[in-house]
Amino acid sequence: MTVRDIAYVALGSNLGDRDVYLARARRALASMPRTRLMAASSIEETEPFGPVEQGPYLNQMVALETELSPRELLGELHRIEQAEGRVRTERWGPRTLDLDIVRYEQQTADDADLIVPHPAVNERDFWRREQAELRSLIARH
Ligand code: A4P
Ligand code: MG
Repeated sequence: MTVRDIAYVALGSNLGDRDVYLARARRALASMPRTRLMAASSIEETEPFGPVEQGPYLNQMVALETELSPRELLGELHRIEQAEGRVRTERWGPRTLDLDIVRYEQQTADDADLIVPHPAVNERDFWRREQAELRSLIARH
């Protein structure tokens, strides 16, 4: 059975032309199979967190109406990260493009390589702001 659900995906970039990486990521997300881009939050510049010293990020979140399962979506996100030239040297470190599944409205996952909702779903202030913004954008439809 196919489930039509709403997935929230976080975008982050802190290397190179960050705005361009986000724009290309939005376009790639919108053209995934069985998926429609419902809404995009504003883009916010944020101070880097975590153990690695690195430059500020541009962060954004999108809401996607999708029939892709969490696992299928993760595969698409990895494909998009690679196609958009992500250079990953170390965990938590700087990257041209990072895509994370923040949560699904109706589905969860708890595997070694996929946890949904993302463990930091309520911890990052900018993720909370972006989720609130998306909720009100979606409610207006
Ligand atoms: N994985 C498990 N659950 C998920 C999920 N819900 N969504 C696995 C996406 N991936 C998930 O992630 C490593 C593996 O996590 C994936 O292969 C997948 O199987 P990754 O994106 O390849 O590596 P990473 O990003 O270095 O690690 P992680 O744990 O995702 O770190 P974060 O949380 O992405 O943190 N500062 C600011 N201001 N803004 C940021 O966006 N991001 C990071 C990275 C550090 N500092 C930052 C920001
Ligand atoms: Mg990540």
